[in-house]
Amino acid sequence: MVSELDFLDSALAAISSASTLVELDRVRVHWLGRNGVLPEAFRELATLPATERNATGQRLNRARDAIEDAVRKRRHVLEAEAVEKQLARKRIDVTLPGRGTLPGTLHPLTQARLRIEAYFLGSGFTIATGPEIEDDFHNFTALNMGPDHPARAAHDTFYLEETVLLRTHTSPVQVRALKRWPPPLRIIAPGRVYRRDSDLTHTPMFHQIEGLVVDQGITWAEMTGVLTDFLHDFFTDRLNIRFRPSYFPFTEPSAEVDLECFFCARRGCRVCKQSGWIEVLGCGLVHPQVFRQSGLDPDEWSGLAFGMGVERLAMLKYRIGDIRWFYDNDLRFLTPAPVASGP
Ligand code: 2U9
Repeated sequence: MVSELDFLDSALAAISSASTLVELDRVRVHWLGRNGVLPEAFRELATLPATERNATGQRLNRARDAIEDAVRKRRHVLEAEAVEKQLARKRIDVTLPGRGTLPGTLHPLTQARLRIEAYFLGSGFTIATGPEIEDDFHNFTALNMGPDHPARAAHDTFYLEETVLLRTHTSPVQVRALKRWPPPLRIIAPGRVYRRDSDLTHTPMFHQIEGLVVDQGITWAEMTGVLTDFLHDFFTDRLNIRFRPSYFPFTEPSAEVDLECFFCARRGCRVCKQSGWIEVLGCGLVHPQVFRQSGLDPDEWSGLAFGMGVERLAMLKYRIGDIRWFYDNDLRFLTPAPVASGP
């Protein structure tokens, strides 16, 4: 084994002659690293006669402490030197103008959601929320989609377990509300929903806002009134609206709501697929079976329900050409000016 004095002297000499932090680190690794001189000497201890092992071990401990201490002190000196050198090299001209700050805005999806929420809050609705991981009952069965209902397939569901899934719509929030709070009820449920779908107008996660009004004597007229007023508020009241018969398992009768195409004034264009109309909402009167599944008597209660995709409404209002831009984190999306205002 190297004698302790040679050992320490040459280590300390190497440390004090290291002139850069990189060099110092190389010296440290040579002496203290896993395969360095010191750990090697510690391993050799086992080969010494028992009578020498104790004293040699103690000397080695002292040597290691001294080397570690020297490395620490040398590092402080070299770091201070490096800072000094950098300060001498880099002079800051404090008279130069600053870089300025970029003004930001809320994300267009947030703007659209807040605008929609504000309308419904102003009309006496309250906001309800619920879990994004749902069970089969609340997402499908309670909404009149029994185990073999073909509409389940249309939802392209992400299953986590056999009966556990990522909700495909926010409707389970209303189901839970129906079970929890006795009617009359007037709620909207905004939130993320998930479907196995991805192209120019679909992403696997998107945002919905659904609404539910339950009371006695709710009529189709009340529903068209609420939704017409909402669309006139969100877009502009200069636009015509039409209710087109449709089908959803949870409402009967059901309709989809179209807005007069404000890109082409109904002359026909790419956005409205030459039809002159743009689909913006779905709605209907709550199906009796949905009331029964939540323990309510459909002869006593009636309800209206509606659903909309926030991305879709924001794309139309702010004229955004590709749904994926919402999630690209491009800062141009968050600067106030370029986003066009609504029609
Ligand atoms: C309960 C009872 C009824 C929710 C409804 C729609 C119509 C609808 C789509 C619009 C575009 C989803 O984002 S989208 O793909 N939704 O058309 N949703 S009625 O009906 C309910 C919900 C819960 C208890």
